[in-house]
Amino acid sequence: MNDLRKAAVDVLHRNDRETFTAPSPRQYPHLWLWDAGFAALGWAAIGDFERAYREIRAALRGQWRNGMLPHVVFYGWPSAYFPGADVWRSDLAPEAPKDLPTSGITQPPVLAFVVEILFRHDPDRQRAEVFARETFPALRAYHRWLHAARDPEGVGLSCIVHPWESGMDNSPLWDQPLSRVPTEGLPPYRRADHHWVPEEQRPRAIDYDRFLALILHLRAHRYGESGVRTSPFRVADVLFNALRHRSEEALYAMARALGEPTEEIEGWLERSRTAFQTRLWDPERSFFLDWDDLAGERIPIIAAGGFVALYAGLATPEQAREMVDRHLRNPEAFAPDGGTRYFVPTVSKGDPGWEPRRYWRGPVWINLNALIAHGLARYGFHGLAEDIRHHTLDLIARSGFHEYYDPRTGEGLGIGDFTWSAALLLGWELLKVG
Ligand code: 9WN
Repeated sequence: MNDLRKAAVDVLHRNDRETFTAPSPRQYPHLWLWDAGFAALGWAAIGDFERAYREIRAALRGQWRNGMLPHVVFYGWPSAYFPGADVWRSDLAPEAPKDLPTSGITQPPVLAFVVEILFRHDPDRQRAEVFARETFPALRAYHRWLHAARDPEGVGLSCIVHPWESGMDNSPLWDQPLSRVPTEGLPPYRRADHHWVPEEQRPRAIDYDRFLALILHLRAHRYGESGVRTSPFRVADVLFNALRHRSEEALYAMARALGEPTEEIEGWLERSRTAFQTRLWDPERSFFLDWDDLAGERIPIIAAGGFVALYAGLATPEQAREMVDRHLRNPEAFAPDGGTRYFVPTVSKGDPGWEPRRYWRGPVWINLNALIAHGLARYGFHGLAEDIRHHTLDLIARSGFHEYYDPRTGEGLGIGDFTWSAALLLGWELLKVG
């Protein structure tokens, strides 16, 4: 094992809280949904499938009776994290677990495809099957919720009702839809995220006000249907729905292997394939764009999450070629030169909202790099996929396992010793499609 891999294993062990792996024990001391999926891949990559399964079980323990998987499960609460369980108050929701506080929103649905990867790679076939049979019903219930609660009209795309559900908290994608969120009468509060990370690398105060206002809106509706229906923020995000689709491909494969019915899942797959073409593909810009459900229009911002459509196989070969030529290989958009050295900045450099050091507004993130690289490989762009892998290794070798990186200099930003950066260095190959 080389030194980088050894260092990655050390990060996983240091962040291990036994029940779950903290994304960062200082900055994020609880369980986060998509982080748990990536952490499980890291544990599996070093052969510890039991530990990987424990991670998934810990995430599923937070499941609500309606199927929702919350984005935070507050193991280890109380802590200094804001907004904590006392703000979310999941106890107000009749569907929430009684004995374990959680948040009231979800996060990108990666868990089903992670479980399917674990199922395929576990050398102990009997253990793999027991685990797949145990988790399949919960994963299917989650996806049923993603359709019923977040796509009640059956368009084929699930809406998010909080930027945090996208995982890309303060992306310029949300600037316009967030501007409609009223913040009058917000109670005074103290952010905790500046303690370890400089303010210039975190979201602005106005964005935090809106994040909190949205939580209070959903909470006032006990996180039920009326809160979603009246939410001032409702977006069908490309990354979120691409990962949902990838997970449903995985659910389909698992259903086949376990002898479960497949018709329902096939219906989901068919509807999202169509919706990606009719609603999200923008022929003028040659890109998949987010859909602002309240304005009834696409959001004209080219963000790295769009490339994740390739990971889910949702682009035609021609669309993939256009996205690559016009955006990914373009130094004025995502490619190195034109001021940057590393793939893949979170937002096109041509976007006026691009900020190379601020959270999801420009820096490079390891999870997006991994998903984009494997998406490119799915479409045969092997050279580009390798370039992204090399850039990722360079970033980690240069700056360690940071939360994100400045694409101009490779400087590590955000919190250090970040779990998914370590886990995905180890588990990179596991994400390969097919
Ligand atoms: C809010 C844990 C999470 C990630 C998100 C990332 C950040 C939380 C925060 O940290 O979000 O959910 O407090 O900033 O944006 O993607 O899952 O690592």
